[in-house]
Amino acid sequence: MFSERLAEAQQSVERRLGQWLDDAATPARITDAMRHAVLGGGKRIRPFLVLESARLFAADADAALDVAAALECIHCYSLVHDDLPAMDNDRLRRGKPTVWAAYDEWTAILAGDALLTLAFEIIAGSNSTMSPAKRVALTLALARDSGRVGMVGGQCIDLEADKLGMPKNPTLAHIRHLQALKTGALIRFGCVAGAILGDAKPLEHTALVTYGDRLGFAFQIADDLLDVTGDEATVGKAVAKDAAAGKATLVSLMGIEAARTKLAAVEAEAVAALDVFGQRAATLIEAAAFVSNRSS
Ligand code: GRG
Repeated sequence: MFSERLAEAQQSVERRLGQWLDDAATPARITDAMRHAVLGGGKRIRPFLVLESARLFAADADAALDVAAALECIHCYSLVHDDLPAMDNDRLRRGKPTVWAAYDEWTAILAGDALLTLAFEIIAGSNSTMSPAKRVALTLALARDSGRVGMVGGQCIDLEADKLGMPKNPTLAHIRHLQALKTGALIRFGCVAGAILGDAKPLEHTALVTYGDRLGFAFQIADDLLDVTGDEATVGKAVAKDAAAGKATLVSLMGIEAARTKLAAVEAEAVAALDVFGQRAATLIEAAAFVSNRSS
């Protein structure tokens, strides 16, 4: 059930992204670099969360697909910029050369910028029946979760540690905070988007916020574990980077076994948050297991 739904989501999101990226007025170099960044790779877990959380309420699937595509554009822009020499300086992403390595830095910066702005163009310009009020609510939530109080804020706190050695001795709470912003906020948005699209009742909205928050945490613990236990060919990006850089992570502070135990507990919390939906949430329950046990 889950793997079929994920494969279906991957195909429909790929198609919709291809449509949005096909714009004759855009300089070919930017379109090519955007397509390199977005198409033909990635697990599409964030768009999948949009589609599945919207499905809980039988919300308009076409509108959900556009919001899913918009969220993936933001995610891909963040990867393109994160890989730049000024940030993480990575040459491998999704098993392919990163955009700056395949093109050059200025092209990667512009392609990232164009993906960020395309996300909001998609929400505002979607041909679906999405109401103006929902477009505004989604724009606000996505801007907050991807921006200074979300992903960009988390990236800044992370780079302060990497580049400036601040703070000197990061605590677990510090790492948890930065990860909740850097990685957690977009994953949570994926879940909250369905609540917005589906006119969720307050209790259902809160349940999806909690689920998204726990899922984001689980995702990050799994990511830190993969950096220690994964291999580059399977993960599709450089591994063992954190340890090589002497970077404090949940795994370096807690140890591998304690991190695995924490991961199981956080996954259980994510699943418990879905109680309010009963059997309707079966796929999202499986998604929590997928995120926790992933190998790439
Ligand atoms: C540049 C503002 C800005 C932010 C960058 C996302 C991010 C913030 C940095 C990426 C660094 C990183 C490896 C973070 C850990 C978690 C993460 C986002 C992994 C990549 O996401 P996946 O596994 O990737 O969903 P795919 O390729 O499957 O889409």
